[in-house]
Amino acid sequence: MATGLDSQAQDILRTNDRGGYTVPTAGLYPYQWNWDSAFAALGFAQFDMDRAWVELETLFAGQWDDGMVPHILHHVVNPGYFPGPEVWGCNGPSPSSGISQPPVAGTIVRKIYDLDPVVGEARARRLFPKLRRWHDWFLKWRSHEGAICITHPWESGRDNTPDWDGAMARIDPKDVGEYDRRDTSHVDNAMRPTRYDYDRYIWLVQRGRRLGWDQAQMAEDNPFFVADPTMTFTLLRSHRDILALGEALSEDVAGMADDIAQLEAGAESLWNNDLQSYDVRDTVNGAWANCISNASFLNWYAGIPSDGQAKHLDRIMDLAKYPLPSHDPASPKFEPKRYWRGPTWSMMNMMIGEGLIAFGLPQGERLRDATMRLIRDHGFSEYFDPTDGSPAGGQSFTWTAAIWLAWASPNARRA
Ligand code: 9WN
Repeated sequence: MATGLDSQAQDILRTNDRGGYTVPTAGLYPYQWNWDSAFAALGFAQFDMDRAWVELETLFAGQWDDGMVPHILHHVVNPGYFPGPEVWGCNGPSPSSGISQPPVAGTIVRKIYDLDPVVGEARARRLFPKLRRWHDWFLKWRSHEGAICITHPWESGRDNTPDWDGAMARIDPKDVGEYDRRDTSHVDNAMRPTRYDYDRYIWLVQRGRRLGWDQAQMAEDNPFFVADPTMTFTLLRSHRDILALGEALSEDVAGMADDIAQLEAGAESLWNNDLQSYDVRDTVNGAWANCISNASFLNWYAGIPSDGQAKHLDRIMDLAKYPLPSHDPASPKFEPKRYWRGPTWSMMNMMIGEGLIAFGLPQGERLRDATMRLIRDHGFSEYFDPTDGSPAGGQSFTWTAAIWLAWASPNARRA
């Protein structure tokens, strides 16, 4: 029987369950988000295996004909969030956004399958071809020298990170028109992206809609096409995982080893030698962002060791009481409470920590311990101030509850 924090975390998942899918938190985010759902499934797998599979099945029911799996599925229209489906103007199998999100679902399908292969076999087998089509979509439309790019800051899941400041400055949103943001009616302005960012977010949505979300047309003269470590490392890791899953299930895995080699080369193309870190690269002008973010540390998760990156890890872990901050605290752009410009995020910690632990690096357990203390002492909030742990953003948050159950809790069963 679950007690204490485990039981609170289970209650959060149950309360955020809208029947077949889980909202990230009530109010602020009333729809199904892509990577949030994958993490939710991992949490459910600790106490309700069937519900875990259903979460992923609902997500993939929204897959487009071209293989894309949207970043938001709008199951029930809710005026509490902007932009809704009428702004996106998409034609998928159900109302949705027109962009994707970091492909963590493949890794999570494999983990859930490994926790109970008997229950999982038929369900993993049905998801396998869908996962492959989604990954192929990234490889076809988002690859630049093997690294995976985003066409909108929301696609990376790290909306307002300083990593895109250079590319965002290229956009002139003068014709964006009037719109009514709802996020700041749920959460303090100081913890959210600015008006400057939002004008550009909406401008990019309007551009995609104007082009009918046609990937070939969107790629032409795109002012925002940025090679991102989040996308590259998560796709590389997920591709390794679904290759292993496909082999275990005797599915067709032809070509996957070549894809992995291409992604490994792409990952290396994101090594900024001057910074001695993995970094974001603007494909329009070749410029580095010169930013060390938490995504820079996903290399181990993707199976790539790096002594240079480990030096930054030790430095930053010493700077922040509750690591790992989403932006380097030594940078003038660091803001400890503003979303992806400083706060610590539990699911990023899990991915980074798991990667480190797999390579036998002690910083992985340190990160898990920090995540455990953060949630135990400061609750299940969306993100946390790394300087003092204070909770920020939405509360009773699905992925924080899921990460507790699947990784940070002393009782977690880890696959
Ligand atoms: C836009 C749901 C999502 C996460 C993202 C996070 C935030 C949305 C927003 O919330 O983005 O997609 O409105 O700010 O940045 O990672 O998936 O939790």
